[in-house]
Amino acid sequence: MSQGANDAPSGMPAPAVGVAAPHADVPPNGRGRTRIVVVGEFNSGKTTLVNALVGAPVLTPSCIAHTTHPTVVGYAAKPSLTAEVASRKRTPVTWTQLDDDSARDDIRRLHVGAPLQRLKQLSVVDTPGLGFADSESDQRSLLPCRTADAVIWCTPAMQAWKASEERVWLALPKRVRARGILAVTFGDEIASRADVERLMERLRAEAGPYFRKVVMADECAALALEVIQSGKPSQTGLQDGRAPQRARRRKRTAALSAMSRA
Ligand SMILES: Nc1nc2c(ncn2[C@@H]2O[C@H](COP(=O)(O)OP(=O)(O)OP(=O)(O)O)[C@@H](O)[C@H]2O)c(=O)[nH]1
Ligand SMILES: [Mg+2]
Repeated sequence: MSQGANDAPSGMPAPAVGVAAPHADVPPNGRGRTRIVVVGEFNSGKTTLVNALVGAPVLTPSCIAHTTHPTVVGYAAKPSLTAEVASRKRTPVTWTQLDDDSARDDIRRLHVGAPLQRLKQLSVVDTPGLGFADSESDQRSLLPCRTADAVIWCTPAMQAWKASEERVWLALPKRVRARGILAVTFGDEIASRADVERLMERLRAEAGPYFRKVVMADECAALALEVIQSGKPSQTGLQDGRAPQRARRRKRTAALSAMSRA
């Protein structure tokens, strides 16, 4: 059930692109960065989309090894993997250790750190698939949505926007749904451009009213880049840790508008 391709040093493969040197102006945690949470039913392509948003294969997608915990991907000067327990204490772990069911019991979420430039402005949260276990575990998976600046719901093109998905999405608080983007994954499985357009038309009619935007998943990475560009430290001065709350809120609003406009 490993998510990382190897365990040296943290269980994740060496990032392919955007590797940055450690930077003095990076805040010590994810706060102050735009946070995108990726949710949806199991095997809907969430982990694959998280890698696309991050711009590197920091997690390993699989139709067999499911994502077991909410996993926060954020900036770190060196690749790292830590497990956070209920007391918020974090302990270094390896993906191999996480293969053992008993080792996972107390874990509230995982933190994957990667030295990627774009993670200085962005953190992305992968979540366990919905509709796989019980509704209590679904609720745990959806918890990170409450602190997200944007929530991306993945729906696979082959069976897009089922009644079960609509039920769960509409049960979320309105303020969470107001930050929602519906992303259609597995677009490559659709035979023709005309079929894609027909699907998007149906989704905009059926699900459009419940989301800020309905897009193909491959457009999401471009949206994330816009979010990053809208919050550059040099433009906003927000990464120095002294920015007032109001400015921080303005930055997030601008980032969200950028996502909706694109
Ligand atoms: N052809 C195709 N395969 C995809 C796409 N997205 C994901 N996959 C594959 O589908 C399988 C599941 O993808 P994941 O990204 O792990 O899906 P997930 O939603 O994170 O799965 P869970 O963590 O189990 O809920 C993997 O084998 C992926 O390689 C896509 O857009 N097209
Ligand atoms: Mg996954």
